[in-house]
Amino acid sequence: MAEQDKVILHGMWASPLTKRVEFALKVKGIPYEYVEEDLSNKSPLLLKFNPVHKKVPVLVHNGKAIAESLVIIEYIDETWKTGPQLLPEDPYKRSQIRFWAGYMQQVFEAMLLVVKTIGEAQEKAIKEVSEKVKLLETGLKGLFPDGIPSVDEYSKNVTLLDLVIFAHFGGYEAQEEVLGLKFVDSEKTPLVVSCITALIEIPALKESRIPHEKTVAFLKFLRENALKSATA
Ligand SMILES: N[C@@H](CCC(=O)N[C@@H](CS)C(=O)NCC(=O)O)C(=O)O
Repeated sequence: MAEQDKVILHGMWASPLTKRVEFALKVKGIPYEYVEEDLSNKSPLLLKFNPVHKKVPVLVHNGKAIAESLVIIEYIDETWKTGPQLLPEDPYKRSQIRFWAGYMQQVFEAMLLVVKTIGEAQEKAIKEVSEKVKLLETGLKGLFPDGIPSVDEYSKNVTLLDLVIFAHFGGYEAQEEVLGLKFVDSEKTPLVVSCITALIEIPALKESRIPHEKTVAFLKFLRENALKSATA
C-alpha cells in the first residue's frame, strides 16, 4: 500500500453491511481506521460522506468517500491487488457473483423481519427466509459444481459473495440460540452450510466476526423490543 494511503471505515459494530466491508479489508490485508457511528445520532461526518442514504458503511480513502457496501467492496478490489481477487476475471462468473451478492439484500431484509415481528407476520417471514435461502443454495450449486473447496483453496479464492454470506450467516449459532430456528440447515441447504463452516476457518474472517455472546445479546435486545412494541 502506498505511503499516502489513508483508509477509514465508518460503521456500526452490529451492522452486517459494515461487516461485509470489514471482511473485505481484512482478507485483503488493508490497514484501516475504524469509526463507530451512533445510528440514533448520526455524526456530521457520516451525513457529509453519505448525504444520499445517510447510512453505514462508508469508506473514506484519502479523503474520498464511497458509500454502499457492494460498491465499496468492488472499489477495494479494484484499488488493492493484494489478497484474493473478490470479483473473478471471467465476465460471466463475475456477473453471477454480483447477482447473488445483490440478492442477499432480500435475504437480509427477510431475516430482519423474523427478528422484528411476532405471530403470523413472523411465520410468514420465516417461510420467506427459508424459500430465499433455498434459492441461494441453487445459486451456489451453479458457482460450485464440484462442491465447496478445501479451506486452503477457498481462502485464496474468496469472493464478494462469500463475504456477504458470511456477514449475514456467520453468526448462525447465535441466531439459532435466540430465535430457536435455523436459517440455514445442513439437510435443506448443505452448500450454504458448508460455505459458512469453511469461511469460519479462514483466520481473517474468524478473527473479525462478531463474538457469539455479543450477537446473542444484540439479537435478544432486538427481539425484546419487538415483543414490547407488539404488546404496547
Ligand atoms: N444498501 C446499503 C444499506 C446500508 C444499511 O442499511 N445500513 C444500516 C445499518 S445495517 C444503517 O445505516 N441504518 C441507519 C438508518 O437506516 O438510518 C449498503 O449495502 O451499504
